[in-house]
Amino acid sequence: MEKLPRPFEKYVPIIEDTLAEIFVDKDDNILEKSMAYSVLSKGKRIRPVLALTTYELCGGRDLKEISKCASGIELIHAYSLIHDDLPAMDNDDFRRGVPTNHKVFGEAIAILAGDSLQTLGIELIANHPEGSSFIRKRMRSLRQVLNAIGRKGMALGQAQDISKKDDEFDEKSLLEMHQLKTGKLLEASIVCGAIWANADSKTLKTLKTFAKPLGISFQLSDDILDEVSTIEKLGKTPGKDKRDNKKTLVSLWGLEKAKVNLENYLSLALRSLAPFGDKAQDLRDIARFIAKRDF
Ligand code: GRG
Repeated sequence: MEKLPRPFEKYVPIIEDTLAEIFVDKDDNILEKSMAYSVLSKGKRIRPVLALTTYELCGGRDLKEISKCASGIELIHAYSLIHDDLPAMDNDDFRRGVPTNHKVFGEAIAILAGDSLQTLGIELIANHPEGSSFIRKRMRSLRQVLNAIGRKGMALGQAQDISKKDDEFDEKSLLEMHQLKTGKLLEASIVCGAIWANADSKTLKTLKTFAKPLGISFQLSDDILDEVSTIEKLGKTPGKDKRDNKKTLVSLWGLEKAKVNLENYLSLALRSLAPFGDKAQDLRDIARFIAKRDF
């Protein structure tokens, strides 16, 4: 895929500006340097782009203010990548085309950078949008994100991924692990954008129905890329899952069935957007990008 879809062209510059503002003092000390190193490296910014897209879809208009809480989600994602790359976890040398955080700053600082990105992300979501009339929105979005990343979300998914033996994973438990590890934060991004725009409960329900198959499409395309792509395109070492004998959706289904299932989950995600009609074109484009991306 050469050209990024419209929502990326529109929202990524806003997110990049906000991230640059957050790390304006990035040379102050080793912790800031290490945090900024990972956050400002070349990420796709899928989660904040999803949040800003649903925000505008649901009628939100203050993109600049919302870019702060949406960036909070990106910081939490960056934390998870730093910790995932550590020797005690996935032990990776490259991420986003550059050496992993611990390779540059050492393990101890990388752990602290991850910790601090998580708390800073939470702080941004707790504080934006600013103003006493938005307290309820801030609490609701914070609850979504906290539920997505902790012991009932991303951290649990990661724990299952690390501790379960491969023969303990069947299709159901593998999908559940991925839903926890990556699906829930994607879902929280989608839902938070709508909460910030004051969406009603019916709209939130439709968006959650979209988020589930989208999360599986995201993981499937990640697993397929790990099998077929190159380090130049991915910015990280491909083929690792196979080398480590890890059970993935591709090893479970085989490459061809995985591709067919990816199409099916993408169709499911696209169909779930029907209640929005033409207004959801940006979300459809993001879903197609997530499923068809080559990096
Ligand atoms: C450390 C608690 C904890 C959790 C780690 C996110 C995660 C959980 C692990 C990452 C391992 C991994 C490669 C999972 C596959 C899906 C994924 C999150 C890919 C990276 O996300 P992208 O493609 O990355 O959005 P960029 O770099 O574009 O932001």
